Order: sequence, then C-alpha cells, then structure tokens
Amino acid sequence: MHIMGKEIVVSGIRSTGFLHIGNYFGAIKNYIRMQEDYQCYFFVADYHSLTTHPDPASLKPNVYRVLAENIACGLDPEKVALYVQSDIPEIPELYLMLNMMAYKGELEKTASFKDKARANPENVNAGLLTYPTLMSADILIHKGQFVPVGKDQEQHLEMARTFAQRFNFRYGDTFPEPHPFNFGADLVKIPSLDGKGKMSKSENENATLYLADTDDLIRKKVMKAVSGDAPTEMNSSKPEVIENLFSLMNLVSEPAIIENFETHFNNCTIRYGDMKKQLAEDMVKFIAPIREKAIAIQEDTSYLQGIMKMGAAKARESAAKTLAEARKNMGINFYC
Ligand code: AQP
Repeated sequence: MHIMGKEIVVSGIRSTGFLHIGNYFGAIKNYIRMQEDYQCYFFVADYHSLTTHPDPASLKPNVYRVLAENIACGLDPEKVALYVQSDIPEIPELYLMLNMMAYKGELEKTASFKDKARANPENVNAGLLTYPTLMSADILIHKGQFVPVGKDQEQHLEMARTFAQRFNFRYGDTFPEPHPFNFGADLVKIPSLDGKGKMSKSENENATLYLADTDDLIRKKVMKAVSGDAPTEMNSSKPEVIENLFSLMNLVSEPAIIENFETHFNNCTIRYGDMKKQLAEDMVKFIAPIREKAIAIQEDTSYLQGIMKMGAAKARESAAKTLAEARKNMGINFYC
C-alpha cells in the first residue's frame, strides 16, 4: 500500500550472476539507507537477463541468490517491496505502450546497446535494443521519482525521463520524471581490479570482488590488482590504476589507514604490496559476514518464496493502479 507523503523509489538488479561490491556500493548501500524514509520498490530483473538467453536451469538459483544477497546486505523485506520482475504482468504491458514512444534511432544510439552489439554481433535482438524501455516501464509502473543506481545507468535514466515526458505530452500528465539518486553525491562506478572498466557480474570475473568470494579468493584477486612502480617524484599525481586502489580502500578501510598510504605515496615510500595486503584484509572483513548470511538465507527456499509473494503483492497493488491510469489516458477503456 502506498504510504501517503513518502517519495517513491524504484531500482532493480539483473539476475545474471553473483553480486559484487560494485552492485553493493553503486546500488544496494543506498537501498538500505532509503528503506527507512522512502516508499521503496526493489526487484530482481529476471526479464532483463533474458537478452543473453541464459540456461533455464540457472534462472532460479540466480534469482534466489540476488534476493538472499540483498537481504544479507541489510534490506528488510517488511519495509520495502522486494519482488521478482516477472511476477508483475503490468510491467510488460506498460513496456509495450512505451515501445510505441521509443524510436529506433535513439535506442540504437544508447551506449550500452552499442557496446553489447559490438561484443556479441550474433545476438543483437529486439529485447537488447528495447532494454531502456523495459527499464523505463520498471520505474514508471510505480511512478518512481528516485532511482538509486551506479553511474553506468545514467543514460538509461535519461531515456526514462524522455519516455515519461512523451507519454505525458501525448496523453496527459501520468508519470513523474524519475531521477538517479545517491544522497546528493555523484553516482559511483566501482572500477575493476585490472584497471579495465567496471566490476561486473558477467565480465572481468577475476578482477571483480563478489559478495560470495571466499577469503582466500578475495586476497588472491586483490594481490593481483594492477599497480606498477612507486612514484619517483614527491606529490605526483596518481596513475589511474593507483587512483582505483585508493578508491577501493575508501570504501572499506579506516580513514587513518588511507591517510598513511597517501602520505607514503606523496613522499615516494609507498609499497603497493603492503597497500594491497591491507586492502585485501579490509575487503575480507567487509565481505565475509555478508557472504555467510547470504549462504544461510539462500538455503531457506520457503522463506525466500514467502518474501517473493509478499513483495509481488505490494508491487502489483501499485502497478495495477498506474497501469489502469495509463490505459485510460491512452483511450484503452472500452467498458465504461
Ligand atoms: N561497477 C559498478 N559500480 C557501481 N555500480 C554498479 N552497478 C553495477 N556495476 C557497478 C550497479 O548495480 C546495479 C545493478 O546493475 P546490473 O544488474 O546491470 O549489474 P552488472 O554488474 O552491471 O551486471 P552485468 O550482468 O554484468 O551487466 P553488464 O553486462 O551490463 O555488465 C545498477 O544500479 C548498476 O548501476
């Protein structure tokens, strides 16, 4: 039930694999802060994962894992609507409507579409092209105002605003314009450990720290992070890979520890091996408790099924209202 006066938040995570610290710091950390003061709809985006034709047997464990990992991070299914996208039939109906407002040229220009089409030229399907309209439907179906996401989603959000505006212009005021949200700060992009792009569920596996990684695997991945030689000039600017190491440290290490490595960098006495050892231990301290909690939750399938049903009921109530309004405004109301 919509709580009067609370602003509406919507965000989703694709069930394409193991969640990583990019998902945590880009999205989940904000979900947890926002669940206290906003009306929140958080979902597992299983339809979105179908663009790459996953093995049907992998869907269930992947969906259960995303739910379990979100809860292990601190999301409270009593406070928010936590649901699976395919449980809400109103979403694909709104997606169909929004597709009438999305033009081929603008969809083809989307950066993520161009990247994926380039990487997999044999699988440039219509679902991939219209990913931004499905994402818009996910948000607009609840009249979402704020969307906690990482920097990689900024362009998709801009498109969601465009589609909302077009719908409103043509059919009358129906949707608010959704905005990306990070508590007043810039959206974040957690870099991969090899200095090539961002951490991701489906790429760069050895350079991504997953919430399910064992302590030893975390240590191994961090120790292999690209660093290079120590600086030779005092107070020099940091190469990108070193900047990345400091950004990762900023996520999990004590300020005094970071300051100490900053000082050593500035006076050219830094030893990257020591810095990586410290970072690895701080990552282990951060990830291990989440991993252990998620394992326990994931094993309890009847609990997870209960959560999914409860979340779907909350989400469908809000979705049905919005869809009825959108249908009416479009003129699809033939029985009254
Ligand atoms: N590295 C990241 N830094 C900050 N935020 C990130 N997000 C993802 N990676 C980073 C944010 O996490 C949320 C879920 O996004 P997703 O399901 O698209 O996650 P992914 O890891 O990008 O997944 P894939 O399957 O690996 O996608 P592709 O193939 O696109 O790389 C979003 O809020 C996202 O911003």
